[in-house]
Amino acid sequence: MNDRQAGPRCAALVGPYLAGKTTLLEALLFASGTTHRRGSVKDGNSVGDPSAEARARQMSTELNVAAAGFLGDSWTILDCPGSVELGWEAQSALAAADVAVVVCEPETERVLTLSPLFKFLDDHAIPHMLFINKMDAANVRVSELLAALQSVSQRPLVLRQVPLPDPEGKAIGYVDLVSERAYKYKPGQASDLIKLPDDLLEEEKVTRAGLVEKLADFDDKLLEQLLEDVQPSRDEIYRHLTQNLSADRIVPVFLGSALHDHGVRRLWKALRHETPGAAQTAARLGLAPGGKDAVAQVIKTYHAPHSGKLSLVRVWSGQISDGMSLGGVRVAGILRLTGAHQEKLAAAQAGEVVALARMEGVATGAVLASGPPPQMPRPPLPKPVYGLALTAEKRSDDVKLTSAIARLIEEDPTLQLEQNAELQEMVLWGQGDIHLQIAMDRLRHKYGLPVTARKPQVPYKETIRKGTAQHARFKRQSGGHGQFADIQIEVKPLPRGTGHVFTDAVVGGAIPRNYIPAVEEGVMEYLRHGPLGFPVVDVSVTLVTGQFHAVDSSDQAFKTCARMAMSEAMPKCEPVLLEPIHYVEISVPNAFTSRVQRVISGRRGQILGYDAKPGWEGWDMVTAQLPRSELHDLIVELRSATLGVGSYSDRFDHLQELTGKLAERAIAGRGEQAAQ
Ligand SMILES: Nc1nc2c(ncn2[C@@H]2O[C@H](COP(=O)(O)OP(=O)(O)OP(=O)(O)O)[C@@H](O)[C@H]2O)c(=O)[nH]1
Ligand SMILES: [Mg+2]
Repeated sequence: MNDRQAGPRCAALVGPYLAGKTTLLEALLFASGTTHRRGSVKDGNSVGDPSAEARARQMSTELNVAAAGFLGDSWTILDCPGSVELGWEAQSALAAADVAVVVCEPETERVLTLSPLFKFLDDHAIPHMLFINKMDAANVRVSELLAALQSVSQRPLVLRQVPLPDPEGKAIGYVDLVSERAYKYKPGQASDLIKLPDDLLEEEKVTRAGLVEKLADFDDKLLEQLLEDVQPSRDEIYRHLTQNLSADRIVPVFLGSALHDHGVRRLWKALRHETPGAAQTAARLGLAPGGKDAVAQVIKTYHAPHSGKLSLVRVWSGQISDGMSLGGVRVAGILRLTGAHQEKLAAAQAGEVVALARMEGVATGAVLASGPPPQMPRPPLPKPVYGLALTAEKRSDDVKLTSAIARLIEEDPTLQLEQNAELQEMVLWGQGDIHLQIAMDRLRHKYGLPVTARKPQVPYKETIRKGTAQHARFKRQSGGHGQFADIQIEVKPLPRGTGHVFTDAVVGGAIPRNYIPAVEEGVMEYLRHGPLGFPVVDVSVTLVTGQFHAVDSSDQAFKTCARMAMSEAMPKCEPVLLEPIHYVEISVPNAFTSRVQRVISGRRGQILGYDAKPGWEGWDMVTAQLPRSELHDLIVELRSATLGVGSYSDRFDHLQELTGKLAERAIAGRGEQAAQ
C-alpha cells in the first residue's frame, strides 16, 4: 500500500522493562517535530509517564498515548509498560496497533526476556520490527546479538543496518543495507550522509545479500532471479520488505539510541513506508471490508481527575462524532491524547486513536458500534498471582475504599478484589508486588485513601483423627421456667473431602422432632471454629438420643446443649490442622527448569513432573503440588530465578494434615488475628 492512502496509523512500542520505550517515544515525537523540547525519563519531564507513580519509579506504570505527525502522516504511538506485571496492558495495545516496535537492549544474555513477547506477536500475526536500543552504551558484536535474538523468534530477523564503528568500536553511524548509504549520527538532528567507508564494503555486501536471500524464501520469482544472478532493484526490495512485514513473515531489525536520537529518523521512515494501514489491520482482525458503520474497540480505560472516565478507542471504520450514540451510550466528548495533554475534537476518523468521555458501563475490550457490533478478538485476562490484604488506614474510609478499588479495576482489569467473609479480609489480587504497590500508590495519591497491606491469611481448616461419644446436659433454673436439654452424640472422622455430615438417629421420640434442627444448628455453629480455631471439615456428628422437659425445653436450650457437647467432645478427638495444597503449573524456558525445581522443593512442594510446554518451543511446564501458604510470594522468586519470564497458574487441590512447628505457628497466628 502507498503510505499516503494508509490514513491515520498506530504503532505500539513494546519490549522488556526499561529497554527505553518511553525514551524512544520522546525521541520519535521530537524527531517528527511534534514536540519542540526534548524531555527525559530521568529528569521526570518526558511526555510519557506523567503520573506521580510513574515519575517516582522512573518506569511506565500504564499505557502512554501520543498523537504524532510525521511528514504529513498522522500517527498514534502507544508506549506500553515493559514490566511483566503490566503485560496485559501491552497486549491490549498490541491488539489495536498496525505495527509493533519491539525495543530491546543489546544484551545477549537477556534475550529470553523477549521470548513471550515474540510468541504473542507471532501467535496473533502482528507485524513487528525490532529496534535495538542503547547502542551508544553497547559493547557487542551485532552478528552475535542477532543470532541470540533469532533463537527466541520464530520469524526470521532481517538486519536492515550495519553499524559504522569509530576506532574504539563504538557505533557512530550506520550503513543502510537497502539504499547502501552510510550515515553518521548527529544528536538531536538528522544523520549526515557520508561516503560508505571502504573497509565496510565487504561486510555491507555480505549482509545485504543475506537480507535479499531471506526475502527470496518467501518469493519464488525473486529466488529464480537470484539463481540467475540478477539483483533486485532497491524498490523491489522495499516492496518485498513491506509485504512481508504486513504478513508478519519477517522482522526487520534497526539499530540506534533513543537517548541520543540515533537511528530514530530511520525508524520513522520504516514506519512510514512499511506499516500497513488501519483497513488492512481491521481485515487481519476479521472485520468485513468497506463497512460504513462506526466501529471502535476500547484499548484502555482511564479515570482522569478532571475529565472523569475516558475510554481510549481505536476507530476501525466509519466516523465517530461528538454526541452520537455508540452501542447505546452517548459519546460525551472526544479527546486526542498526548501524554497528559488533551485536545478536544468534534469527530474521529477510521484509524485514529481517541479517548471518548463518560462512556458509562463500557469496559476495556468492548467493541462499540453505531450498528450491530462485530466480534473482535481481545487478549484473555491473566489469572492473579499475588495478593495483599488491605485495610484503610482510617476505618471511616472503608466504603470509599471499595468504590475507589472498583475504579482501579475498571482502569486495570488484571486487578481483582476478593471479599473473604470467612477470614474477614479484603484481598486485592494482581500480577505481582510492583503491580499492587502501584495500585496502593494510586489509592493514596489519586483518591486520598492510604491503606495498609499485609500477607493474606491462609484458609486453614481442621479435622479430627478419632471419634468419641459425648453426653451433655444443659439445665438452668432461674426464677420462672427454666431451660433443659440433654443429648448424646457420636463424633467420628470422615474421609478427606467429605465435608460434614449431621445424622439424626433418635428413636422413640426421646427428643421431639421439632428440636432436632436446633441441635444441628448448634453443632454447625460450633464447627465454624473448632478446638484449634479453624473451620472443621470431614466430621460426622450423630445425635444418638437424649431427654427433654415438657415445659423447660426449647430450641435455644437444645442449641446450647449441642454446642456444649461439641466443645467437650472435639478436643478429645485428636484435632489436627489441615492446610490447603494447590496444584501448580509453572512455565519456564527449559534453561531454568532445574532451578525452578529447586524453588519448588524449597517451598515444601512436591514435583509431579515436567514436560515440554505444548506450542512453546524451548519451554517446559513443571507440575507440582505446593502448600497454599508457600504460594504467597512464589511469583516473586520465580521471576527472579527466570529473568522475569517464568509464570504459573494454580488451583486448589486438596487438604493435607499439618503438624509440628509450622502447625503451631499457624495456630498462634490465627489466635493473633482473632484477638485484633
Ligand atoms: N544509554 C542509553 N540509555 C537509555 C537509552 N534509552 C533509554 N535509556 C535509559 O534507560 C532507562 C529506561 O528508559 P525508559 O525509556 O524509561 O524505558 P522503558 O522501556 O520505557 O521502561 P518501562 O516502560 O518501565 O519498561 C532510562 O534511565 C533511560 O535514560 C539509550 O538509547 N541509551
Ligand atoms: Mg516506559
